[in-house]
Amino acid sequence: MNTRSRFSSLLLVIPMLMAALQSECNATVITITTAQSPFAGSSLNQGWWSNSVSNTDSNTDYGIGVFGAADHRGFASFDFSGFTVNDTISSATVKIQRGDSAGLNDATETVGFRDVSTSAATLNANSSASAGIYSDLGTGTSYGDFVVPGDDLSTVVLDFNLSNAVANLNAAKGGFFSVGFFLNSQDGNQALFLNTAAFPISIEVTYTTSFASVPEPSVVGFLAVGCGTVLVRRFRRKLGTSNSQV
Ligand SMILES: [Ca+2]
Ligand SMILES: [Ca+2]
Ligand SMILES: [Ca+2]
Repeated sequence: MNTRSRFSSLLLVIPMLMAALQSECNATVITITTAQSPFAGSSLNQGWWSNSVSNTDSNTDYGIGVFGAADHRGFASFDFSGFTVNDTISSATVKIQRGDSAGLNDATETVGFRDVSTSAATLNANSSASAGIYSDLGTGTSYGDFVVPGDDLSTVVLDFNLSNAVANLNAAKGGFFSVGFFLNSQDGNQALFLNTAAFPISIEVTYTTSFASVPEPSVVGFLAVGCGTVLVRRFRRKLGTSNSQV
């Protein structure tokens, strides 16, 4: 290969390299479930809290609404330790299997999603009743209120695309992201998500990884300078060889 063709090859490689680097900026979707990194005492990072009825830490049922003569609010925590400062989360959808529904539900009910300020470790140690945690799960920043059928097949998985959660999703990178949910249409002995202990809740997260996280710009510059130096040396060597042959 002569010097000109080597240079032509380099000209072809540079756009391909840039295209490869650019692809790192495309959005990626990852699914994280409550089965990942479970806190001690339970197999899934999910459950419910009541302000008057005690729960047990090992119970992973996430029923919400009135049953057992008390209102219940649900929670789920997801391990976000895989995200770094170079990742930017743009959206997230929580996926919840319905399980059973109370017989007194209306034709439609509304499920509200709210921020959680209780730490994930405290939240998942759900071995008692707590007015404070119960309140946290149903108040604060709203991630949306979603109207769902009051009854449906227990196997149906409902998608809840969280709105207004981007700041908190990104703030949770490197730790846990928790979300609270409750029956925001409570007017009687109504409840959703009953008998759900065996169903892990999941979250589908869309994010991009910043350009700088792949090769540092200084490395790219260094490589470019290095390639140029090699080409110049080869060109000079080529000239030297040609001259000596004359
Ligand atoms: Ca627990
Ligand atoms: Ca809250
Ligand atoms: Ca209702």
